[in-house]
Amino acid sequence: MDKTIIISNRLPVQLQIDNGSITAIPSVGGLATGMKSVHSGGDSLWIGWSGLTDEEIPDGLAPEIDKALAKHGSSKVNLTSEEVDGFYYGFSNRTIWPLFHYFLEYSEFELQSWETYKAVNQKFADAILKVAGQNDTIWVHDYQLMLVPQMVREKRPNISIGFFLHIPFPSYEIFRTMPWRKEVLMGLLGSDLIGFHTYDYERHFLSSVRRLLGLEVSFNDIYLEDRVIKVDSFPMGIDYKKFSEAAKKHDENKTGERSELQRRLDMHKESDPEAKFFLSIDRLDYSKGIAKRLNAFEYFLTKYPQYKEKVRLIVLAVPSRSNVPQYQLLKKEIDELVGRINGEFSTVSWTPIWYFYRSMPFENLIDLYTSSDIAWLTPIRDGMNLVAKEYIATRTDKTGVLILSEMAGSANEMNEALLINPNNFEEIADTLYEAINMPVEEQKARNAILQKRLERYNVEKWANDFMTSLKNQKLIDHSYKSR
Ligand code: ADQ
Repeated sequence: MDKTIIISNRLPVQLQIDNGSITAIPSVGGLATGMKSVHSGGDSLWIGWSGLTDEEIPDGLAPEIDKALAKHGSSKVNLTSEEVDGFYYGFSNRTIWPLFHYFLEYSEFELQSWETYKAVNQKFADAILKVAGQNDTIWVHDYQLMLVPQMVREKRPNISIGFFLHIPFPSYEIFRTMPWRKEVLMGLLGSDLIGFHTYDYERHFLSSVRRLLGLEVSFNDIYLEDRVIKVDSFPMGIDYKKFSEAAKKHDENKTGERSELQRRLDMHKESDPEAKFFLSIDRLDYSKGIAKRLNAFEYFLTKYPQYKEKVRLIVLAVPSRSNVPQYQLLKKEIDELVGRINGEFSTVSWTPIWYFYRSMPFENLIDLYTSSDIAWLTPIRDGMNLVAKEYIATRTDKTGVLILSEMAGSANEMNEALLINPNNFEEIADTLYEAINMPVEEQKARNAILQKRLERYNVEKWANDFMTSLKNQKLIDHSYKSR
């Protein structure tokens, strides 16, 4: 039977090792959910790294791990800690991530980590080649695996390969600074279909292909030897039902069991019904603009002092890539900023910023989304930003204001949000003022449109659209070859 093979850096399951016994727990992330319709039944396989390096896997347990993963249609690629350092913390997160998010000054061009990136991409490609038949369909995900399509294509010239990039593709002027720019483009061009979140990323990619490789590009088709490769945008959605239903349940449960976090939030609301909660949720990453947001909050409190003791900013930062020095520095900067701003403005009864540095269970995420009057999500660059979509999906009574950065991919589909430039403090302060004072009817009118759109273009539709387009592309490519 023909299979679909999905491949990403991490598998959609988490391994737990307890006294020598292994359990694989499915992850709840957006990608894992979205792929459900693609990755189900016996005719699909997901290949990725398990999260444990070879050194971390106890002696003799590898076969048990393989068995546990197989139950979830998954198969692991083995990586040593040296490979993870060079490939993941190195080239992926110290070269590609900053460069593609326009942080050119953070981008390190090190030959050694590039070599490891190539070798590890080859390992992933070999894992595919071991199981892939000529008629299978391969879907490669994200910036860690950009060379895989070409590596597979070399050995299986007629197989169907799709690639989706979850982060921005930068403008040609940025991309061209990378020493291995041509190799990366050629790696991606092993695909039949290359997908991005937005039309702009698609355009940037096509322009790099044209200018760096001199290939013929017509609309969104690239001609390479006897192949035609399609480039298109597929804005990723969320599992709308999951978020809206969790929020409904949460609302209906007003008198029942409440989490400790929800009780605290309720207590503050009750003591001052006029008070407003601003919510900021991101992985702790410089691309998310958390430090800028804190500075902008300080500016807001200075410009509109009437809101002192009336507004509270909840900052939830999820620990991320803490082995990379830039992330350690950022953590320190944020800790200090929160301390300084709280020190400067707090009163006996009011702390302006509540800061959590941790991951939170889904229930608490829903507590925060449903209790916050304003979601303030202003990344400096973001491929999409799903948090913005999740916030809107949880607003069962349609109240709430979303302030979103123009630089997030999601801004393209969320015009009814208040869109701002994350570097413009004046505009941010005035937009916060506008959000606080937005009439409820206007909030509802904006959110009704947003919800409808998010419900229709959910993550399942995203995955299905990509797969359909990949199938069609294969047919077009066949007919092009047989001209
Ligand atoms: P991320 O940079 O991780 O993803 P985002 O799209 O916002 O950014 O997704 C974060 C996910 O983590 C959300 O689903 C959210 O619910 C969850 N989350 C956030 N805070 C949490 C917390 N404290 N505890 C638990 N879960 C939390 C990358 C790109 C994005 C792109 C996605 C998908 O950088 O631009 O939108 O991939 O393509």
